[in-house]
Amino acid sequence: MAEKTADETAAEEPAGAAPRCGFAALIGEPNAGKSTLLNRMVGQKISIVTHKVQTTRARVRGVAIEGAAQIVFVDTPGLFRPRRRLDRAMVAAAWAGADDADVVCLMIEAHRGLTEGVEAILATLDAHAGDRPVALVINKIDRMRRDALLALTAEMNARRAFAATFLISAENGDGVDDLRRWLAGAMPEGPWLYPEDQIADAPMRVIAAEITREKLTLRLHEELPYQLTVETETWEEREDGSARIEQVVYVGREGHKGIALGRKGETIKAIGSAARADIAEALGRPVHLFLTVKVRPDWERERDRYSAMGLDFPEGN
Ligand SMILES: Nc1nc2c(ncn2[C@@H]2O[C@H](COP(=O)(O)OP(=O)(O)OP(=O)(O)O)[C@@H](O)[C@H]2O)c(=O)[nH]1
Ligand SMILES: [Mg+2]
Repeated sequence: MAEKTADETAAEEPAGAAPRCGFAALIGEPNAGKSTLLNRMVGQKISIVTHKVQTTRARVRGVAIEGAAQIVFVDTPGLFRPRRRLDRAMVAAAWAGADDADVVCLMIEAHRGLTEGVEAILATLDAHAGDRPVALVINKIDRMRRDALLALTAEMNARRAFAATFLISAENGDGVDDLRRWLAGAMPEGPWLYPEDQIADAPMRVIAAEITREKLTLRLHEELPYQLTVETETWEEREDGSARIEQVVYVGREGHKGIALGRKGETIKAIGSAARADIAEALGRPVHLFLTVKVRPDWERERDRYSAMGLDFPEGN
């Protein structure tokens, strides 16, 4: 067969290269900015973000395309020392994300540097990453001076050999294109796993429950956000094109129910209207959202609550 000219090749295959596809796991301490980066990489909000730690509870996949490569980003829960059963399920899910990935991105916060938490992750990382490449992603560089960033890069690379180091701001996008290009080159050759226009693979009822949990986390204080979970119970498509969605917020105690409802139900009303607006935006059509708060003292010990979140149920106490 005659060799093709560059022009002919370009006409057939825009990127002029064989397709690549693989998984890039984003791991790191809680609050490192993993979900913010996932959303930026896919260009839409598919993973919830708050200023509080332990926002993400299960793996969230988002798909980005760079040239001939489809990069399946895997946002994971933050890695920390687990205490509760839910913590253990979250940390197990995070490491499982790294285990399944072609490339692991360890995200750290520029201004916090090599913390005890990062040390703990490094101590376990090799066992999970094996011989697959691990990139160091130093995030939140908008909060740091350049010279301090170079010192941190050197310190981290002295601690462990990283395949590459990136200095980024997931929030404002600095450095993110370089990271995406590098990841594209690191993906194995192979056919794309998702259709070209698909950016997320979680069912809409799960995304809708997550949006409501984000609003609860932003509104409620201290331990309460960690002691609740949200599930979509019913989802009805209406003839006028809108969706009628009923969700349940499970809390552990009667007192928590009172706080979540607020005086005259004002708190839950505000949460519901913020969640409704975001769900409607994600769906691209009107939404009627109904929230019910239920006391369920043992929800953290119920297998069904974990599967609804996309988590494996950890055995033991
Ligand atoms: N200044 C600054 N803030 C950022 C940046 N990236 C993320 N943040 C903020 O950091 C906080 C945590 O971001 P998330 O994306 O939720 O962090 P995460 O790593 O997913 O956290 P967990 O889900 O709890 O593990 C949020 O308030 C973000 O707005 C950044 O580049 N610069
Ligand atoms: Mg997150």
